Amino acid sequence: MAESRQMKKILVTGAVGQIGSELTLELRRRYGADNVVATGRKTAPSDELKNSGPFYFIDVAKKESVVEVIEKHGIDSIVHMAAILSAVGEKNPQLAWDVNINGLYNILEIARERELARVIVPSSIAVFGPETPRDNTPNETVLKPRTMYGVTKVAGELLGDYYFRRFGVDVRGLRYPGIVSHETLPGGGTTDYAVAIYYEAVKNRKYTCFVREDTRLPMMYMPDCIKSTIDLAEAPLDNLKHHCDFNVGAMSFSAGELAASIRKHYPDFEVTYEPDFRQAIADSWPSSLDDTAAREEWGWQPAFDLDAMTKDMLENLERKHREGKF
Ligand code: AKB
Repeated sequence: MAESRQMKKILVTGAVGQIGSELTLELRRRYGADNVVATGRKTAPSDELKNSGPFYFIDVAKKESVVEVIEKHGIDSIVHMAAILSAVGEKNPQLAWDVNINGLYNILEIARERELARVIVPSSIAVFGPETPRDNTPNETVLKPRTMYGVTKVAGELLGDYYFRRFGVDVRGLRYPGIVSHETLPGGGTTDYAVAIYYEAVKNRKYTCFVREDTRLPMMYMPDCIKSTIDLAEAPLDNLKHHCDFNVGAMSFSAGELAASIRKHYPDFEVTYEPDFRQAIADSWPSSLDDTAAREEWGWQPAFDLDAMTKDMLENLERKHREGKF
């Protein structure tokens, strides 16, 4: 049985991505800048990420490149954010398998071999599929995804739970819904429209949406995403009955309701709907989640609803637009 140890020296993979970039900065504020080592695969880090603490390029599918950084910094915990998302994964399923499965296997093996204190591995609503009940989707339910991303995330949840039970590695994970944010753009998911719509609303007052108006998915604002990840990472191990597969809900809205929320600020905002291959992926995912397990086991509680998120997104993006950042 794993015993709970505190995280002190943390490696973040995928630190240049949408969530990783903001999560790394928050972890640096909490644990100290030099105690949080950021890593990415190819994309250059922002100045803030690069200048606020250590940064390296690694490839999680190549174990030696991860081990080198772990040894250099005496890492005891890994927050493993590196992943290929659903839309890019459908274009290149082989790459999704390599990064999401071989990369995760390497991370878990390193954690087992070096008896690391903690591994955090996000999962996703992509673990669900068309046979799963769509409304208020339970934590325990049918997991038969139709995307390679979903297949790798189901395998990842099972593998993480296996490493906990078999080897005592303290692996934890939560099923992110679509994440909305204004710092770093998402990298190739199906829920990306819920971010792009805000940028286009600010810039052009017009957006062409790649899913139908009635497409309803669970979503979460970035401050809640960061909070949920850190809350789970820091929860006492004894309180957890689940490990790698927590549903976390915050809000659910259709693309049309999202546009209506933006129209409260910009009445002339126009949206047209031109569904592409991502529609079928969205149609196979839940519309809302039952996150009782997360609430009961580690006190999950979101802060933002749709209109509060819209207000904050537009304020931040208007400022960035004035500064010429997009
Ligand atoms: C995606 O759309 O692929 C991701 C996710 C829901 O995991 N944002």
